Amino acid sequence: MIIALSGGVGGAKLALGLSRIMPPEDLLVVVNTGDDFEHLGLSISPDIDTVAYTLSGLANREVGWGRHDETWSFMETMEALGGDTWFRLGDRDLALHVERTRRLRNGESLSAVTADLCRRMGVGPRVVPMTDDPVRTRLLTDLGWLDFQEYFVHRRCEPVVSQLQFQGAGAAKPHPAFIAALADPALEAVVICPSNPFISVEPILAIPGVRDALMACKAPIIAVSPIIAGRAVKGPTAKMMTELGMDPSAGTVAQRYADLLDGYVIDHADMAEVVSIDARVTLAQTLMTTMEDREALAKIVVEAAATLRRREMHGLRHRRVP
Ligand code: FO1
Repeated sequence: MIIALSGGVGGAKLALGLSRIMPPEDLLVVVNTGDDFEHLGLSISPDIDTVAYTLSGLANREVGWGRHDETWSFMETMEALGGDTWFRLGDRDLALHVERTRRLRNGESLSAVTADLCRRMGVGPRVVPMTDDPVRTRLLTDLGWLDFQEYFVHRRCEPVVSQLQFQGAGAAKPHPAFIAALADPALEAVVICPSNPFISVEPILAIPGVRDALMACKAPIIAVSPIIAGRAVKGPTAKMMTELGMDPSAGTVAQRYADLLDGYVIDHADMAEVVSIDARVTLAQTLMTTMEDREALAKIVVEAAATLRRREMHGLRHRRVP
């Protein structure tokens, strides 16, 4: 069984690769919810939807979010009525937000609604939010504190970031299926997908109990770098790293995860970084353009974890000693 920690478009791509090389019941995708927000009276969970659409084959492959079979009458009419249209909601996508909002208001948990909607969309693997409690990523920028989607979509990641905050994380409880899977003897690996470490992975790590459960986990923890040759594949990762005073490199991301990592997968272009990374490094093609790329990278990650398990059995554990 594999746990994949995912946020954003990059994370969903590797989750899809993993879903294609193992039975659905062997994959648990734990998704960041720090990007969630209330908009037009709707409860929107973008990273959950990106994973659900990607795993169900419904995703718009060009942009990575929303659906490929989309129409935009709702947005066109909102425009005509003078409503907010900066956050693009397609007509089919809108139905998901309306139905999730209705069920949440009826008192269902985010994870219960997610599980049922994923089943109805034909998603095989389990998809759970990192927590059922509210967590909201906010960013201190040169324009002051911004909510996540205001920064990411409305202002197109242009403001200069100096600090991040995961509002509510301290009072949040990790999803029980996540914590149980980390202690499951059948667990073979925890994969930190190539997501933005600050806005997609650290909100998950900020939930009390998660870091301890990861440190105590018997299975290897292996991350895939979201940076290739100093640049993010998509999104503001490199820009944020520079603004936060860090070198935008694969090595810096490994340092962010620090004592959690047993293995780290970086692109061939970053071979020179190997010496600065204190985990067992695997070189691979980490840019996922085709489905074959997604599956090939997933295979490399799973094999690297198997090697780490074998070495651990012979007392050669590279990093973490629980
Ligand atoms: N991202 C954009 O850049 N522009 C959008 O208009 C937009 C709309 C949108 C609607 C639903 C959804 O689930 C995601 C959407 N995203 C949009 C992506 C989203 O803002 C980001 O993918 C995550 O929040 C960060 O990974």
